[in-house]
Amino acid sequence: MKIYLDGALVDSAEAKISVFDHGLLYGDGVFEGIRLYGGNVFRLEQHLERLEYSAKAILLTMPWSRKELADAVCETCRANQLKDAYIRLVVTRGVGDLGLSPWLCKKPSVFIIADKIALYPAKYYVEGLEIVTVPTRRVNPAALSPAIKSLNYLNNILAKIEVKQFGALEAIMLNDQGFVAECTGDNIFVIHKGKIFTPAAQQGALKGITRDAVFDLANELNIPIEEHDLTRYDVWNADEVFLTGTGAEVIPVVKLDGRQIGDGKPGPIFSRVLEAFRRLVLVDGTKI
Ligand code: PXG
Repeated sequence: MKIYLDGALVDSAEAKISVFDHGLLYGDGVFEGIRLYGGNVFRLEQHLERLEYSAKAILLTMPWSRKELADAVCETCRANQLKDAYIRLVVTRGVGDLGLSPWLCKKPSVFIIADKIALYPAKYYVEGLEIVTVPTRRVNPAALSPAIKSLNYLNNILAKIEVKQFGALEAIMLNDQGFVAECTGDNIFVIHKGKIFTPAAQQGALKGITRDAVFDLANELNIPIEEHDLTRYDVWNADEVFLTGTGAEVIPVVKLDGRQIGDGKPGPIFSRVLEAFRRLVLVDGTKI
């Protein structure tokens, strides 16, 4: 496997990062998870824009243009002869000393891994997921904006550990006020009486690229969609629920905290959105 590392493609065995890199020492860096579908990098421009916004939010100046990063992503996919893949684009603060000070790191490090995708098993797209609510709350936006896709994922990892302890595959994370924020690696959508609702970014959700695509698709399909504050009660009493993410795509949820959602089967609005999404991913993006 070839990895793109600081401007060159190297063998995976040679793709090494210094122990003094602040991405490792402090989680000081940003990243994107991107999908390649049939030789098409899905919404690459939007991913690179979000990466730029994340970098700006942490005052990390990237020495590469959007075009250079886009070319590097495509080159990494071509070098590995991939047509369908999961792409991880990571930018760290770079090598510094043992102090926190980011300004002592002279140059950010960049690397790109393009590999096979580990998806939820196919049966969950047909039968739906049973999810739970975990005790770990989403980090308060006043402490660290959840809109920044940073290398600090401990908040989500702690939640993910709880998900496993409950024997589930995914879970809702509430914000510190008890409103639904999102899941550990997915955004959440609730359907009630024909309308789709999802929490706003201010409630602690990442502005997901798949989430954005669902807004576009719902508008195309003439299904009303809006951001709305949601509680667990709203999710328990929804007609349909689904999650979105680069890894999960659009996946139905049929149970939350032991309460059956709707009739306990993936619903018609979910099915229309999923079908439209599967068409979209093949055309909306950048050919490698
Ligand atoms: N919320 C969080 C906290 C995420 O990490 C999403 C929502 C969905 O955003 P996108 O832009 O992907 O629609 C994410 C994305 C993984 C993995 O390896 C996680 C994500 C994406 C891809 C892979 O678990 N999270």
